Amino acid sequence: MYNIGSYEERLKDFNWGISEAKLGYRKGDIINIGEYCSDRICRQGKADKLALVWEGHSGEIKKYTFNDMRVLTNTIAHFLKGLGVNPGDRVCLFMDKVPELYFGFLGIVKMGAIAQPLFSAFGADSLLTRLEDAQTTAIITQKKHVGKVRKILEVLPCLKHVIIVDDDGTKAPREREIAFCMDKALRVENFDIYPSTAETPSVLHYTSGTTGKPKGAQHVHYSLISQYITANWVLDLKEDDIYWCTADPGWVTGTSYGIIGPWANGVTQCVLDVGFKADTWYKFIQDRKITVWYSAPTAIRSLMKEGKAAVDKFDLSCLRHLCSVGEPLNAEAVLWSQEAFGKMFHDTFWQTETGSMVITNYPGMKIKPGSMGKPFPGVSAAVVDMKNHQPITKAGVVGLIALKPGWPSMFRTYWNNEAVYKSKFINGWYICGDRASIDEDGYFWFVGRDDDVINTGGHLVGPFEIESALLEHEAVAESAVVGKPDPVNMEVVKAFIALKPGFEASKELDLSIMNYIRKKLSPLAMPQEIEFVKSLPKTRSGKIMRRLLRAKEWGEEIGDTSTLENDD
Ligand code: 6R9
Repeated sequence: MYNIGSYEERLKDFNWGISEAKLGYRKGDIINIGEYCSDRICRQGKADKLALVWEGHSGEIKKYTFNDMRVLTNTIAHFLKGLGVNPGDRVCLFMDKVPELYFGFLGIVKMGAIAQPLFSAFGADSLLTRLEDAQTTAIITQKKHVGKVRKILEVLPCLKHVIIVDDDGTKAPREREIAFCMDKALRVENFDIYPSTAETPSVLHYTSGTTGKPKGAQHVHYSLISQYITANWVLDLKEDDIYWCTADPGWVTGTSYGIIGPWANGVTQCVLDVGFKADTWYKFIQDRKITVWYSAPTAIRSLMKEGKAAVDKFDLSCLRHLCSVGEPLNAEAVLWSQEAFGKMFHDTFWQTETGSMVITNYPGMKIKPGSMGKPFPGVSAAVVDMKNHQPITKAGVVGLIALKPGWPSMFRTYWNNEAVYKSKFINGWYICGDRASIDEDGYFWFVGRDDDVINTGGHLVGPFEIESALLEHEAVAESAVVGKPDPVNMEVVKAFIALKPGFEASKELDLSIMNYIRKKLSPLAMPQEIEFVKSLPKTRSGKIMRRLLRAKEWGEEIGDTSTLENDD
């Protein structure tokens, strides 16, 4: 029996009070995500149940119970408070998927500060942009990443503390640095958890747009109401499940469903701090007896490439329920998973801004391979006309995905950028920035993004950020960055570059530019392909027409070019 029961029944009688009641929350109560995920679970008699089973590079395994997690998150919260970090301050997490990342997140919110997770593969520039925007007070990191922090420390007077979790503290600390070893620190049994209420800020997740710098989607503690119930009904998490979310908490999936959702449900989760490799993943599922698995299309397509023979080397009969998010899950991948694992992946659609799943395939619901499914009960979703933003009622007509504001985990603003936040709401709808159609049975079908943002392997990359960084390379006069189709990653970054006089296109220059971006921004942002051009197509007002370059890559109709200035 699935937790959600019948979708149709749930739709009829749904209100968010159902989730509030399950969590024992009443309007006006104190609600703290850290408390709900650890102390509350211990009070339910599960103090000795495993909360986290972690596996590292060398196969080492660490296990923590819910009580360990309660105490260690207290310990981190207490440490931060001792440093002088205040409620409301932003504290960045900049680490690989080590236990300190997971417990650090809960420790930060327990003391009332705002957790700002950033992907540890980010280079110094990507880091600087996001720490500067958030005026971050402290960063928790590892020795292997601290070099990137040191590079930007001088221009970040706001960043008072650099906390290193794997430093033994024997050497004299450098400026603003402090060692903190979670497993060895004096355990804090009791901590005065910050009495946050529904609208107290909790998490700041940066996401990329087409223009301008990355934007910080700001969430509040009340988001728990959505994250808890979607984890329960869509991931179908039950008492005895062993859950694995492959996402990194540097991205929203890794926090909403890699921390908050499963632990608020009191479920044991496993983390594998090792890069992708089919054999390693299958072995992990087999050895850890994973029952519920939340992953992403790029990973599924990569597994598909390895073939069914790779699957058959392992006993994966433990798997009970599979879900996917981040990019379009093509029908072939859904059908392959049925063949390979005896289960279909259930696609779910949502965004950093929505904080939780909004359109999903429910357990027990008929899956139409290639469709994102139907709106979660309590989420009113439509596709609206691209021009007048009125809901489209005719089946199969493509429009923009739009959501009626009001679900608990909706972002509350973009940090420092209320104007852009407001611009996302039109005619009383939140406009996601994606195109889709709805069929006669109410299933949503994804078509594409409605902007120039590149989705590479489920990670959004803003072309503007890459173009700005490219301009800092000595050889680059101007550039345009677009997504190019890729069979596994869906899209990869391609850069069109016009060179400065005196520079000539060459393989070496290609590599030099690629490496420059990889180091400065991240491996995700690094162009996989560079095409040198004499000049870039621009509108009469001087804006680079990425749309045109993108259409060429995708073999699409170029459309209206009447505003073109040149036709190179
Ligand atoms: C959770 C997350 C959001 C964007 C979103 C859309 C794309 C996410 C999808 C999907 C097709 C799905 N996206 N899920 N596209 N099918 N099931 O991924 O958040 O990093 O903010 O990305 O990802 O374009 O707007 P985020």
